[in-house]
Amino acid sequence: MKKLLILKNLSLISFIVVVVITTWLVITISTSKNYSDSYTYTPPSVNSPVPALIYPESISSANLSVRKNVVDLTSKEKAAFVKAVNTLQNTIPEGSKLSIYERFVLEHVLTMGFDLSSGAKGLAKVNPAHTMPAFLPWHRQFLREFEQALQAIDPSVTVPYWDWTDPKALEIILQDNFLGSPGQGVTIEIPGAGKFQGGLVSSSPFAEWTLNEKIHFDPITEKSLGPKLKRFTKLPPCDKYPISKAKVEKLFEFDNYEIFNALLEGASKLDEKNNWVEGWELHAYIHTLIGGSLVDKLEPGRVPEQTQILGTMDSIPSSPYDPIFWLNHANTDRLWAEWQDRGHTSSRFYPSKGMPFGHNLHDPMWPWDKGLSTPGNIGPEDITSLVSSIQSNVVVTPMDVLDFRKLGYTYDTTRLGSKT
Ligand SMILES: [Cu+2]
Repeated sequence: MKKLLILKNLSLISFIVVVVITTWLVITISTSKNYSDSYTYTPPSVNSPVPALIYPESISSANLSVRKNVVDLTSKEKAAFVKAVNTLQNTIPEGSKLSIYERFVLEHVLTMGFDLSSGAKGLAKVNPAHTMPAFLPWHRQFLREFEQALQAIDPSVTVPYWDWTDPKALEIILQDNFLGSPGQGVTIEIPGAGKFQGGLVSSSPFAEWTLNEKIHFDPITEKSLGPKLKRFTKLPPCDKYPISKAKVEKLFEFDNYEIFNALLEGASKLDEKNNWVEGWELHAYIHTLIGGSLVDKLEPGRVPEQTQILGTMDSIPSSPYDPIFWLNHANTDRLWAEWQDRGHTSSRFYPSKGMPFGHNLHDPMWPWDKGLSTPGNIGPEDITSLVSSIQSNVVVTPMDVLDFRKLGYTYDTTRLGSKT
C-alpha cells in the first residue's frame, strides 16, 4: 500500500516536472523567437495615450558639471578638452591591448554584436544601444563615463554639445586647433551632384592618432576603414547645415517617450500621414554630415540605402573614434534632458515592459549587466577576446539614468534653481 502511494506520488511529481519544463520551454522559445534577428521595432502611433505631465522640482545645480555649447567655449576650454581626449588615447592601461579611449570605441562597436548570427549569448538578443527605446539611456551612461574619464585627467573639463541649429558650430568644431580639419586628399565624384573632397583629417592631435583597424571598419562590407581618422564632410545627400530650428522644436510636440526617442535618433521618421518610415534625421544625419557616404539614389534622406560608408563618423559601430561623436551625443542627450524638464520627468514616460531585453525600464543594459549577456563578433577580425577588458561591475538600467542631475551634470540650457 505504502509502495503504491510512493509510486503514485512519484508519477504525480514527474507529471508536474514535465508540465513545468514544457511551459518553460514554450515561454523561452516563443519569447526568443519574437526578438531574434528578424525583430523589427516600430515606435507607437502618434495617437497613443500619454501620462499626465510631471515637471521636476526646482533643485540646485550648484555642484553639477555644466556642459556648454561648443560655440561658447574659450580657447583655454577648447585646449583643455583636446588635451584630455588626447591623453585618453595615449594612455594604455597595463596589460591592455587598447587605450582608455579605445575601450570606449570597443564598447560601442560591440553593441552591434547582439544579432543571433553574430554568436551573442545571454539575455540580450538585440542591439542594446540603437534603434530602440534604450538608445537615449544607453548613450547617457556611455557619455557620462567618458566625461568622468576626462575629468580624472582634468576636473574642469566637460563634454561640450553641438547645437545642430547653430550656423557657427560646424566651423568651430572643425578648427585646426580644436577637433581638426575636414577630410582631405580624396576626390569623390557623385553623379549629378559634382565632385567633393574628403579623406584624412590633417590637423589637430587627432590627425596623428593611429587607429586600431579591428574596431575601425565599415559595418556593411566588414572591411577596415584604415588606420587614420577619416571625414567626408557635407557630401550629398547629407550636405545641408544647419538643421532648421523648426525641425528640432517639432520633437517637443510629442509627449510619448518612444516617439521622441525614435525621432531624435533619426533612423526613422513620420511621413505626412504620420506613418513610421525609414529616415535619416537629426542625430543620425549629423553622423553622416561628418562621415559621408555614397548612396544609390541621391534623394534627401536616402542614406539607409547607402552603398559605401566613407568616413569614421558614418560607421555606426566605430563612430566614437572621431571625437566629434561626443559633441553630437551631448546635444542628443541635452535635447532629451530638456524634454524631461518640460514635463516628462517621471519614469512613467519610459516603457516598463513589452520591449526586448535591455530596453525595458528595469533591464540591465549591456555592458552594465554583470555578465547577463555577451556580444558576438562584429567587424573584419575576431575581437571577442577583447570583451573582458570592458566588462563592468556596475549594473545600470534605464531607470538609473533618467535623472541626469543625479549623474552629476547638467547643461547650460537646463539649469534649474540656479541663481545665475
Ligand atoms: Cu551610438
